[in-house]
Amino acid sequence: MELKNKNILVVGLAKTGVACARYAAARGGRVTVTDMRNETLLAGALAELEGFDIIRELERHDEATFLASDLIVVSPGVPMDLPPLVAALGAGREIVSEIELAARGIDVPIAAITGTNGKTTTTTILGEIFTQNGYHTYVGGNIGTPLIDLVASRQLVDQVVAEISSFQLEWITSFRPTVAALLNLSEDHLDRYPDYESYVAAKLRIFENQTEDDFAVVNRDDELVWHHAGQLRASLFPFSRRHELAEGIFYRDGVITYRHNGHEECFPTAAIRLQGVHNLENIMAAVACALLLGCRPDETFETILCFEALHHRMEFVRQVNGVSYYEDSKATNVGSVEKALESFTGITLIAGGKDKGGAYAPLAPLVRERVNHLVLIGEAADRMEEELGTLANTLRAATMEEAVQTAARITAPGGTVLMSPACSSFDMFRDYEERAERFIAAVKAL
Ligand code: UMA
Ligand code: ADP
Repeated sequence: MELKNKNILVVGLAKTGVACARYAAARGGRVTVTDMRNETLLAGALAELEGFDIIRELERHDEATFLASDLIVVSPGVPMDLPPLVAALGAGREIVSEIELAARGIDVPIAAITGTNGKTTTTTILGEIFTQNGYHTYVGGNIGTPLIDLVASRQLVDQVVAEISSFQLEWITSFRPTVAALLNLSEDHLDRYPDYESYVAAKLRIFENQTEDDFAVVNRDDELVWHHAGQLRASLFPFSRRHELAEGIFYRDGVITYRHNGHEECFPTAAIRLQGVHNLENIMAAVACALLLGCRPDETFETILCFEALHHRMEFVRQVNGVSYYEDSKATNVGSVEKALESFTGITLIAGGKDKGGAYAPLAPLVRERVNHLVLIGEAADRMEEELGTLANTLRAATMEEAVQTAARITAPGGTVLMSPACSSFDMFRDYEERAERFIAAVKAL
């Protein structure tokens, strides 16, 4: 895409904004960056722009600058209804997300993975399968490495695997993955979207520009996903743990079977290290994407066998006085906590954090059945107590350390202490990784 001498505005100056500003400036664009934070808070980002001729508008978003731009690149963390963006859209300015800008410069197949949960795990598995198959592979997107970095570096790759969030899909126009996977849908990010339907609509945009030459890998067992799958233009390639499929990938009696155009491959699952039925779904989705994009079954299966769980997703920490401690800091919504609760009994659940606006009540049946004690932290504690507090012995803690000590005191030997928060971490921690580290340190200190 021609950027030379164009007025380009980059909105938001964190990882995405820095990468986009550098890319656009290196291609001769007249770049302005704008961010609501101040120079001190943005010091790290600003240092990365040194040496580039870039105008800064900090601690404000000037509508006039938006209106004077030829192209506006929006960071995922910036909401769509930001008034100057709305004004710019009304005035016919071109507005894109970073993945849209990046995809215009990528000419190899893109496998894009979205869904409420399992994106990072599936994206990582798929990246490893491609690598094991000998492809030069770029893994990026919401997983933490902006896709634009690939285009900026002019690296030659054979395959791109992109973890895609709903936020990144908000400003796409032509983004068209060769294979797009939708793993599941459940309530999340209701602090950003007016309602669940808007969140789902944003997710479904991953399929928007696909044609019948592309594939949509969809969860046959997720009612909402399957409902929407009926309206897609792409060739459907479902995955299922419950249904045998003539075309698609399914699990039955310890075997994953892949069927495509009358061809069949079988993978026994007994020796797979990655545990949990949800991970079986992630594996099926990754294998489907890989085989549809030309990977060899033997190398694919070898990767699956060796793949270990990623950190902070239902990770065992240690056992103390007969109690097992698990850390699931990446469980930032109700759907992921459900999977964690399904995996244990006799649970003391440490939950809470920054409230994302969804309901906690869907957890009620599992809390009633499997949770003895609920230790609540963070801003969401009041609402969680209202919706779940009568179903288990419920206590409060002011810090993660206090939560762990309380849990240790009240959990009987044989029980499980599970930190699976159902919330994001930003009220008390820098991010979910810091939350995890604080939990692990507190458990180690017991
Ligand atoms: N800002 C404004 N005005 C606003 C709102 C924000 O100026 O109205 C500024 C903030 O002050 C800040 C910047 O915008 O400086 C934040 O940008 P950002 O949140 O987009 O941060 P990045 O570092 O660019 O990270 C983004 C993704 N962040 C979000 O979606 C919130 C990262 O996903 C992603 O890894 C990264 O791009 C690279 O692609 C994170 C995430 O939490 C991990 N994603 C959500 C999730 O997984 O649930 C979707
Ligand atoms: P994402 O990138 O979508 O947040 P992760 O792979 O990082 O997904 O996992 C986030 C949380 O969701 C973890 O708690 C993990 O145990 C849980 N999880 C992973 N895969 C699934 C799935 N397919 N369905 C529901 N929960 C899942």
